[in-house]
Amino acid sequence: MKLKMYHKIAIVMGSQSDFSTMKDCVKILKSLKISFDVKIVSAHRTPKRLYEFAKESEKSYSVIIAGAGGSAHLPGMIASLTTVPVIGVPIESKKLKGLDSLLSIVQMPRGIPVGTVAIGEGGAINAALLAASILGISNSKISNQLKQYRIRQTKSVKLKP
Ligand code: RP5
Repeated sequence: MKLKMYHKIAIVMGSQSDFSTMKDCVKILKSLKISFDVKIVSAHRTPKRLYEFAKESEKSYSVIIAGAGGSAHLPGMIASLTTVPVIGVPIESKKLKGLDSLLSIVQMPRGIPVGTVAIGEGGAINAALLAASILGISNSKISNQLKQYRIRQTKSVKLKP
């Protein structure tokens, strides 16, 4: 049996307003030279777009990163429609500082998992790094890029403040 491997990541988000957080995810993937697509897909405002994206996702993507805020049902809804791994990024909401987003994404009932990272920019960055680790299992170039990233990060930490 021939194994199909795609080394592309989808970054989706529920609203244009999420891009100020998700742009950090874009930056990391660019720096690691990983191909990706970025789309706005809203679970409640564009449900048809969500359905079509998720149903077609297995043809193009190895990992989906989904950022959403508030009731944040986007990552879970996508995960219910595909077996591509989904990483959810809880966007920091204005009213509850992202705790609503975090709990919505992390508390998926059993059967449909969504990997959940931290609220906000740190989560967006870690989602990209985690997606890169997943792709790195079968792609040595990506795994090497990730190792170089870690080396650069370590070097950037000064010994004294
Ligand atoms: C969610 O509602 C989005 O993911 C966003 O975080 C939040 C607010 O959206 P806007 O009102 O800014 O479009 O669907």
